[in-house]
Amino acid sequence: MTRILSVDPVSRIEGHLKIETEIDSGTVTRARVAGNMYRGFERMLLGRHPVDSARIAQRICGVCHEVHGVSSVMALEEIYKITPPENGLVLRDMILGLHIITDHLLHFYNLCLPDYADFSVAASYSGSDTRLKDIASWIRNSGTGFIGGAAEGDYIRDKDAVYRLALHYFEALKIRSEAASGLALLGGKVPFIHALLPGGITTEITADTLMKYYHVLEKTADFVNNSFLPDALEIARRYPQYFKIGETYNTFYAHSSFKNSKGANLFNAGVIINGERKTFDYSKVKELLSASFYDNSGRPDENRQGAYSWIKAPRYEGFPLEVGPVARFAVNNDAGFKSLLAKFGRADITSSTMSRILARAYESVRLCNYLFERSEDFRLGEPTIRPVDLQAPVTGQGVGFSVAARGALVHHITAEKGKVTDYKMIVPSTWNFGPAADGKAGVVEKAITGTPVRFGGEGGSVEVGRVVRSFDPCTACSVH
Ligand code: NFE
Repeated sequence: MTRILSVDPVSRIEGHLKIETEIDSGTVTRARVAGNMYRGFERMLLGRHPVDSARIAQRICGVCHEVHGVSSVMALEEIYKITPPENGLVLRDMILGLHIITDHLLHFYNLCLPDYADFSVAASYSGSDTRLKDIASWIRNSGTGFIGGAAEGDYIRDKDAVYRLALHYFEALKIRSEAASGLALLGGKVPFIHALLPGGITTEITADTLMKYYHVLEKTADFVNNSFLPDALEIARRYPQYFKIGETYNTFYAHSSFKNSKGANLFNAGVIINGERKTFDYSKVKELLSASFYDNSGRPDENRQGAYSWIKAPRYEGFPLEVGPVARFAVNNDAGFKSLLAKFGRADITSSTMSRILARAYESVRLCNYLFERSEDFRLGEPTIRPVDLQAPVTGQGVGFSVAARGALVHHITAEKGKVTDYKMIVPSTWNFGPAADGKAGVVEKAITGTPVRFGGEGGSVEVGRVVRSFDPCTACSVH
């Protein structure tokens, strides 16, 4: 008999997401993923001066603000026909890279880990570690909610492992907060940095600023190398079955990003379809609307026949593509990530719940290494910005192909005489969480289908939750 299980909203994510599944003989046979909110930033920006967009677009999201600012200024720089001085590019990388690491930390420890560890075990801690005593009393006093009450399921329950993960859960919050202060030094403030303009970064950078950033980066790297990666590897060792659960079409897409002073990218751009690596061609990207609450001109239409999501359905030559760290490594056929997967008997970089979790941890290691090197490129006393006339009545088009924690990001601005006439964003979570179109399920819909369902109740399946959260959902971004 077919059982319908609907989870609305999905917890521990950004935004409002609904997952509907049909379950037959303990396996998901069909899934629908619906974004249940509308943001309207593309419309909000119409008629404004294009430079405003770098400030306003950061407000799309509560977790990945900086990335929208960067993509937006990259588009503006095409319109203004300028490139920032090297120092501006270095600072931009230092902001973007550290931000992405903190975003991955938030995801792993605070959003995803409660899917695996039963933190209620830590409530019975009776040893002498004051940090664990605090955590125990906090969990006891917090009632059933938040991280304190895993239901039935195959959770990690051995005490030593839970204690260690619980400590890291809270340490990750501290690291994230310290890293945010490092980002604020460079960006003026966080969230929503305002030193970011077309042409570079306005912040005055001193030796003291660089030292403080370096200090924060060292602490972050220490945590990433000694806690994040080992913890992610431990989850992978304990749950190897998740290398076979949550597989998408294995079609991937990534932008180039983090170019060093010698012109080499940490990640190159590309697309993989049917196992074949191709050059990314923006003209092949289309957002389909047949299952989304928009009319054919892209205006909101909550009555559209057949629609079930506020997220659009991006397609590349008709294919849904997975984006994110696994896509970046797959497109680059990354040797380091391949050898990490090889420890688990995986011969190649393929899509799965666990490869997504490992990819974030490993990408954080790589980003830390990159940032140590990249920050050495900063030249004290040299300009960080090539200023432009921020009120100029500019006309033109610009596309910012940038990168976010969750994948490839595009901001496409059209301006006429100093006013935005069209603003289009194609956002990572839109690729992953978009609905079906032309008979093809969306990326996450495909990933959920086939998931074995053993644990959980009306609140949702434990296994489906793991698959969905492995994508680090952001509905705020996906509907923008
Ligand atoms: Ni709101 Fe975002 C990231 C962007 S996801 S989190 O990373 O862009 O689409």
